[in-house]
Amino acid sequence: MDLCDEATSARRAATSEIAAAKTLDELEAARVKYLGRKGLLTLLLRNLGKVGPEERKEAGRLLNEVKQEILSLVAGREDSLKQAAYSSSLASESLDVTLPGRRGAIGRVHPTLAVMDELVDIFVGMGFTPVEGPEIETEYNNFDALNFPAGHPSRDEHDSFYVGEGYVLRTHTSPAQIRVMQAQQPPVRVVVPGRCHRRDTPDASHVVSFHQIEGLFVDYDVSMADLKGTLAAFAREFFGPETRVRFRPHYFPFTEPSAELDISCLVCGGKGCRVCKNSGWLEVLGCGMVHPNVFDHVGYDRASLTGFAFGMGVDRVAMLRYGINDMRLLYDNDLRFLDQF
Ligand code: 2U9
Repeated sequence: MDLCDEATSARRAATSEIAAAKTLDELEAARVKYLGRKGLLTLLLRNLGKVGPEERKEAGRLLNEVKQEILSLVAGREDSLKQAAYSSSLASESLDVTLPGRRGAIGRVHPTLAVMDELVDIFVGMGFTPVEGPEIETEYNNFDALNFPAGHPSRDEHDSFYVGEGYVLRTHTSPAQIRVMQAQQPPVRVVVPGRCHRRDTPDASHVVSFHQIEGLFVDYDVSMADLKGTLAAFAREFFGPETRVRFRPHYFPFTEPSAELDISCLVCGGKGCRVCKNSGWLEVLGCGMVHPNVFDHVGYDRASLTGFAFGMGVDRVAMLRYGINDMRLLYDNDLRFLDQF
């Protein structure tokens, strides 16, 4: 077969192979097969030297014509393959804007922090200023300044997390109130929300890291009546206007006299039930008149100043509010539980 015939059959074969290429790779393979360094057409062109001038002229013209034709066929096929890939990706990526969007998981405020915010709002409404303090506290601010005697059990390694000499993870937010009194003169009226840590064995009513809110009101004529009035108003505001309260004598190193505040049971209204262990009352918080020894530690004049303080476990209040029977649920991060709030 002479060069011209070979060129013609190469043209026919290349034309059909290029047209049959379904992918860019197949097309590239066809291009290389005919136009590559060892391509059929390249070899034919190289053979031009071996034929006579007559045939070389015609064969040369035809071979270059076929080569150009194959080049443009390849370019054309490449465009249509790319166009097809583009439109199929468009089709596959087509966004049906009528389809409902995928609703992102909207989080919500954790029940403990929702209650914390509500408690802060109530006391801010009564003129208390919210302040925060560090979770790593000095042993002095957390215990000594609050009139805890040296051997007090809660100072024991078993009860508190010591972090280095003289530092402890605060066991209550009270040290923040000590810092406030060290930093300013009376009157002082603050509430301190925050996280506290006690080395406890976790159970239904104890977790190692929990949330508290404490309050302190110091001025020149603060009385137990102010304390009782303030906390009774708080209880009605938070638990409902029909809530009854009672103050039960108690003991804290940092207050004298001290009391615990109970509210009428939210479940039975005071008649007695499983939740209030048939007492009709639920314990909510502790409180008392600031112990004068505390004033000594912060350089306040115990002779002229008086103050009241209170403290409550916010997780416990959230459990009362939502009827939760195990405090650990608040820290298990189980969305099946948390999604209820
Ligand atoms: C200063 C002086 C006195 C804060 C108080 C309580 C009573 C109290 C407990 C509630 C639940 C701790 O988390 S709990 O177990 N706290 O009962 N706290 S009076 O007294 C203070 C605070 C600061 C300077």
